[in-house]
Amino acid sequence: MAIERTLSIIKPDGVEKGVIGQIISRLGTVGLKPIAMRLAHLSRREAEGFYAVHKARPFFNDLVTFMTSGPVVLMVLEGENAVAANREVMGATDPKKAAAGTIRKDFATDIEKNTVHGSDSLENAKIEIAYYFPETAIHTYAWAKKA
Ligand code: IDP
Ligand code: MG
Repeated sequence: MAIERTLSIIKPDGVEKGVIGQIISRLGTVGLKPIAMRLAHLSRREAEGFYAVHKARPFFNDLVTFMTSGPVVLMVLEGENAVAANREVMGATDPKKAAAGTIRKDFATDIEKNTVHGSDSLENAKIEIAYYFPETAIHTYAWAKKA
């Protein structure tokens, strides 16, 4: 087991539904602690850059429109196996396929408006964290500090 960092986003539908607190609470139950956090209203350019890997997908434009439709909560989460732990508590991309008790099963509207983002690998987590947070804005806990 290793202490990792991952990027989490509470998407505009989650903020609009008023479930920021419930989502952060669920992340806490699996040992994921925010070590950086801010509310942001993404520009189209920021959202396009973040989702550049999906540029060729048919849903890309709608996804960017959705992600810029209102404020989001950007967070760096830290904890044991943070990348996989976050993906597990998030649930499948399509809430219809998400397991019981996951964030997407309980809060998502549909496959697009699915409430949360989570990095899908440690490598992408590093890239995504750096996209939104300078290292000086990240506040690691003493217990996780490396020698
Ligand atoms: P993930 O968020 O579970 O990692 P990805 O495949 O990386 O899923 O897709 C990124 C985001 O694009 C999804 O979270 C969702 O908001 C949106 N998305 C993915 N697939 C579809 C689709 O088939 N239709 C509409 N939007 C989609
Ligand atoms: Mg993804």
